This record gives sequence, structure tokens and C-alpha cells, in this order.
Amino acid sequence: MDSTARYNKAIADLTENNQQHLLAFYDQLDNISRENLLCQVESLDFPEINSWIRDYVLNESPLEVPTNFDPASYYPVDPKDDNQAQIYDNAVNLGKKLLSDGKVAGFVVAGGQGTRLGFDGPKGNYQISQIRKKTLFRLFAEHILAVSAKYGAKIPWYIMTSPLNHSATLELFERNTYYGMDKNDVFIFQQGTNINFSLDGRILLADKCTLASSPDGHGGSLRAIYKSKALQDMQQRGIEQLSYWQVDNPLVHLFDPLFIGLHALEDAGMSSRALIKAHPTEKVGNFCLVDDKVTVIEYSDLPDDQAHRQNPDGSYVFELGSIAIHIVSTSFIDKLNSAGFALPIHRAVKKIPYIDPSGNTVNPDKPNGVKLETFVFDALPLASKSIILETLRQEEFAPVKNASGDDSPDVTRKMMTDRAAAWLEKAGIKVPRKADRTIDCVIEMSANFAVCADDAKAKVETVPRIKSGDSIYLG
Ligand code: UD2
Repeated sequence: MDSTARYNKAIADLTENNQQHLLAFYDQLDNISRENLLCQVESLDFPEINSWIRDYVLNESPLEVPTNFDPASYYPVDPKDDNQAQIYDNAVNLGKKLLSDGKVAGFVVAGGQGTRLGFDGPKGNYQISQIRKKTLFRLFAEHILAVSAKYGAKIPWYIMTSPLNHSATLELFERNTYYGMDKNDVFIFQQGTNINFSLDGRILLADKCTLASSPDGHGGSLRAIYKSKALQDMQQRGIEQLSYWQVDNPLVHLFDPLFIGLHALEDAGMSSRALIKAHPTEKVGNFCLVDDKVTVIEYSDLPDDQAHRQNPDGSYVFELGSIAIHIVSTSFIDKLNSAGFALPIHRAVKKIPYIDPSGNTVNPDKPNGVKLETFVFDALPLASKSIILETLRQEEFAPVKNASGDDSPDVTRKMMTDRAAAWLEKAGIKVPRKADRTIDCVIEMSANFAVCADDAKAKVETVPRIKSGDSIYLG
């Protein structure tokens, strides 16, 4: 079909679906831009788009929130009896074996925009460590290398980006020589995107030849792993379990043998770390049981009376918060994709820059459009089995999300020192504290020194005396 015929067909399809404004500037474009725009229009699946507009754009509360749910059961940090202690021992042994057999890989989702932090570029390039100013990506790479060395096995690293930051991420890894990792063990791939709509259901134009679009949510990772052939790469390497985490949390225990082992012992498809929420309405997902399946109900969807419901002992019934740390079996991802699957779509009303009918770029100062995303935790109920292991906030959860206040770099950095101090004190080392018992020094502990409290204990001899006000790097 020549370009005139293609244009005629495109305008007819768009008009039929009330989206003809997308070609309003066609006459002003050069040939390359026209071709580019026609390709985007030709790829639109109108039956699907019209169902999205009906169900998620024009419908303001599309998701059915379950009304009948119970609290989910979980493995506590410390085993509750001898029987459970035996299970934990077996799990640790199995987890260690899977790591030494090279059956485990790392997987970080890093496709988000990081708007709240106000940091330009991939969030993984944010300098979070206090003394050596290491970035999140560098800390994760060092952690992976340290665990690889500990277990004498390769641990490949899969990184999901989005069109917003893919080339910048690739460039970062090249410039930093893959942070010391073998380039062949780092697999960087992009997630998919969804087009953006105005509140009245029209597709927005980002510029005169580009439809507005945004990353399809971290739930898109389960399809992107498959489409990018990352899954194939994992299968060729014999990877059975993926350790999944978010790019904003430098405290995550990337490869905890207990977590990996419990998941594998139970033959689970996808499992989760959880913590006891700081307060009933903390902004994390809530682990629940819906129809006997582990399900996360987002904080915004949990009714207030349920969030505040208490047990006779005063604890909250829905006390378990999701911190987006999972183990996912590669066989589960394969099964999902081979059978065809769809995760629920979540609607987010946002400020989306667009081109108005006169061709001017508008940067709205209030939400003007809808982005559609899927969430990875919505895959939990699709797994035939799913376990939850409790963790402690101070051990494993200090995300960098906001420029100041809660979840800000200052809080994260303090928690990094606090955890290092706790590991040293557990090993019998004296750490200076102020009168109010807060730590009176800065400690940066590299993964090379320790990835868990036991590693730190084995290195006590190498730790210098720490005085009030010191800045100590343990490498
Ligand atoms: C997420 C969870 C929340 C809690 C919290 C812990 C959701 C909806 N909520 O909240 O329950 O567990 O994390 O920190 O997830 N990302 C992509 N592609 C995308 C969107 C996000 O890769 O299209 C990545 C992003 O780079 C980041 C992670 O997913 O690593 C989390 O994204 P977020 O900051 O939007 O999630 P948040 O803080 O709202």
C-alpha cells in the first residue's frame, strides 16, 4: 500500500473510533515523521483500546476490590517452635545449594520515572552511600559479586528499564564498565508501554508525530522477561529462581538462602517478603487471602475499618505490608506466558504533557489524563503456591522515594549506618552512641565486607576502633 492509501485507511479507522485528531498535523510533517506516525496508528488495536476507554478511562473506579478476605499466614522472622526451626534449617541448606549450583539470578525493576525524588535520569544512578558516594546500581552490583564469590557461582543480573531510561541506563553501565560485573552476565531489557488518554477518552499526542505513552507498570515485567528473551537466557543458564526487587531499596537482602529455600521447599511459583506495618494505613500493599489465594490489596483500596481491625491481643488483623521483594520461579513465568495471562489494569490519573489542537505543547498543572498500569503483585494469586516470609524494616527496607521527609535519602542513609552498627554490635564491637542512644558515627559497610550479620561477625578482627563522630568505611 502506498503512503496515500495508508493515510486514507488510517484516517478512516481513526474517524470510526473518534481519534482522528491524531493525524491533525500530518500535513506539517516531513516524510520520516509521517511514516513514524502512520506506523504508530496502524499498530493500534481498536477493539482493545475501546474496551480500555470504556472500562478504565471513562469509568472512574474500574477495579473490583474484594469484599471477602482474610489475613494471610506467614513465616515469622524467628521460627515459632522446634518443628519450624527444623524447616528453616532445611530451607537455608536448600537455598545455599541453589545459590552454589548457579540456579538463582537477580532481577531489578528500574523502569519507573522517579518523579517524586526529583532526580534526573535512571534512579539506579542516585548516589546513596554516605562515604564513598556509591550509586544504587553500584551497590547492587557489588552485592551480586559478593554473593557470587561467597557461593562460588555466577549470579546473572537482569535489569528492566523502560523507554524513558533505557539508553541512559545502557550508557551508565558501559561508562561504569558494568560496575565490575562481566558484561555477559548483565541483561538489560525494556518493558512495554501503554498509550495515554485524556479524561474524556481521547488518545493524547506527545508531539505532532508521537502518541503519548508511558511504561506499563512493574507488572509488565512478567511479559517483558518473556518477550525480550531474558527468560530464554535464564533457561539456557539453568536459572530456576529469580530474586526480584525494586531499584529504590539499597537495604534489600538480595539472595537470602532462607527466603529462596522456603520458596523452593514449598514449590511456590511466586513468594513475598513482608513486614509488620508501622501503622494501619502505611502506604504499602496489604497481604490478604482472597478465595484462599495470597493477594495484595493496595493501601488505597483497603477499607479503613479493615485497616484498623484488631486481634484480641491488640495487634492489627491486616498487619502484613508488602515491600515489593519477591522470589519468582522461572517455570511460573514460562507457564504464565505460554498459557496467555492478563493482570488487572490499574488506572492512574496524572499530569500528562500533550499537544493541543493548535499544536502547542501544554504542561498541565493539574491531572488531565489517564495512565494504565499493571502491578507485579497481582500475579501472586495466579501462582499455585505462594509463601510469605516476614522481615524487619531495619534489616531490609529503606526505599529512596521522596526528596525529603519519609522515604527520603536522609532516612535511607541513616538506616544504612544503623544496620551496619547493629551487625557490628551483634558481633561484639562497640559502636559509639549519643545520650539518646542514636548512633554517633557514620558507618558504610560494603557488600564485600558483609551481606548479613554472620558475615560481619566473621570479620570482627578487621574492624578498627570506632570513636564518636568517626566516618568508617568497611570494604
Ligand atoms: C510500591 C508498591 C507498594 C510498596 C512499595 C515499597 C505499587 C503499586 N506499590 O509503591 O505496595 O510495596 O513499592 O517500596 O507497586 N517500576 C518499573 N516500571 C513501571 C513502574 C515502576 O520498573 O512501569 C519500578 C520502579 O522503577 C521502582 C518500582 O517499580 O523500582 C516501584 O515503583 P513505584 O515507586 O511507583 O512504587 P510505589 O513506591 O508507589
